[in-house]
Amino acid sequence: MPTTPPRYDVLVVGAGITGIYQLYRAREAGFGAYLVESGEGVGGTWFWNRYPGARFDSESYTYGYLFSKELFDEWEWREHFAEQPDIERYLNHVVDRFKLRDDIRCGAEVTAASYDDAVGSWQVTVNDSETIHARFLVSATGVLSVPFVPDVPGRDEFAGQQVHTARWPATPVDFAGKRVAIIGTGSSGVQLVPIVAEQAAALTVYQRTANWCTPLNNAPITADEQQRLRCDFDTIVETLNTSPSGFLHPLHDRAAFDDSAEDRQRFYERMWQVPGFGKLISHYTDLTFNVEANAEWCEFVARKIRSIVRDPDTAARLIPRDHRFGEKRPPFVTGYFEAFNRPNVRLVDLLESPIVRLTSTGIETADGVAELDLVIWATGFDFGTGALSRMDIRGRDGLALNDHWSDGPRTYLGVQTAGFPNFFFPGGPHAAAGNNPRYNGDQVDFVTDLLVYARDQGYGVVEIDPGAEATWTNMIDRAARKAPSFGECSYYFGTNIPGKPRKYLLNSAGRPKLLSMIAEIKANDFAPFQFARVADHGFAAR
Ligand code: NA7
Repeated sequence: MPTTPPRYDVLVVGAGITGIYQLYRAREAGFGAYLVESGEGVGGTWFWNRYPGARFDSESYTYGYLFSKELFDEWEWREHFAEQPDIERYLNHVVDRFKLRDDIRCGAEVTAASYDDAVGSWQVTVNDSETIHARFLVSATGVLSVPFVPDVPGRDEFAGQQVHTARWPATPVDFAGKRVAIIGTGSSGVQLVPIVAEQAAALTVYQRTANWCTPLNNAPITADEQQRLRCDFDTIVETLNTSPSGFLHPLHDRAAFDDSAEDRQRFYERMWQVPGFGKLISHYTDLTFNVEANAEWCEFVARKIRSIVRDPDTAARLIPRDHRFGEKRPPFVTGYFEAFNRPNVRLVDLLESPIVRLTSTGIETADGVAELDLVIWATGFDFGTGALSRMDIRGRDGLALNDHWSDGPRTYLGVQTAGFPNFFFPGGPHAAAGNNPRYNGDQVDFVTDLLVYARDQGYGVVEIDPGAEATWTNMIDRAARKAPSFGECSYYFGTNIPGKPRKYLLNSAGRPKLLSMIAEIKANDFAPFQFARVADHGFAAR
């Protein structure tokens, strides 16, 4: 006998940091909420990117949840920058602590979703076969969720093992005695290199573009620090909520050439020692837009690389030549440059000898074939829109999201797009530009408040005005071109994916603007969102 498809008020897609929080907030607000996740466990990005060396490069206690002081108090991060297994454990702890697990179904991938105007709700197809109805569909599918593997000839011919960092197998990959290739030297590749280097018989690192890598400066969190973190909870929250990009690192108050040459070198030494993004945030105020200031810091970093890497040719290749510091997302490293001093590690500069193809036994470049047992693709993601573009989302009158976004994403506040009523995507394109969970949490809070407002007013349909969408999207595009930081060479413009529109995918307006707009919108009964009633405006309980 056919069964009636389940029906929820809110269906959340994706059990990453954002989706778990959205499920929690929707349920706390009294909605019948459910979450579907394609992976076999919760964690999203932090479930899939389980390659050795994967870790936060924002401070753990600033990247986790802050909605519950009890949660903050009871969870002990072991390191300032937690490694993937700890992050996955944390997210599982949150799911259990807030009794969310029964409302999460793993192994459930959304393969289609269409809006039914007649009833004001979404029909969602899971695993190509099952149907779920939802009044509101909230896609928390993240920005770094669809791995990108370049179309290198011969990929299917290689007889050894191939793995992408973002689809790392649950069973450990054994490097011992193996000849390993890592292709890609972004944040993932450079985290993985030192670990493989220690274990593999031979490691060849294929680098197309050198990145401005600087030390992460990770450390265990001492008992005293744990204690201080707990005492400082309110200050931490306040600082994060008022910082432009959601970090604890204080802003500097001096431009580079306010200091003498000697003082600048001392300052650079200090920057080299600060943890993670402090090197971008607490740096000279003009670092990212004063060409000379940036060049001087780059020269300092280049000198550091030359002082670590013993072979001068390898050192020279590891120093970026085509972009300034901060123009691309800077990776943070632990032992990366040092790994190239090992006799079993070799750097191949793909600008000099590009990959021709994979053969059955290895990788062929202009210089010949490297024989390999394992090829690791650390080649990044279809950032921002990757997951949304693969779910066959259709809004009013069958409008395909991919058609509406054929020139790049069009959003309002990075949470909704016109023509797709009752569909939201916190933590998606235009969501963040800094500490992701902070921005994404703001968006989840906003979406939840919006849905509560709609329900309380007896509305069943929520839709953004197309004019408001155009204004916000144009502002994002304009601000991105003016922004002193990320350039068009960055994957934040979609540049790494062949054929993808070159449009900015982050929130170039920044968090203070997002928060002030949210406050204004709430004070104005959520204008410019438009609301409508539907015949059946009752909200489903599970
Ligand atoms: P990234 O930062 O996008 O890095 C991908 C790397 O793969 C980068 O070095 C690319 O070189 C390289 N790549 C991409 N395509 C190719 C081809 N065809 N041949 C050789 N090399 C290639 O992804 P990550 O996973 O490292 O990091 C993503 C984010 O995760 C990171 O920013 C953090 O937010 C966490 P390119 O620079 O394009 O020349």
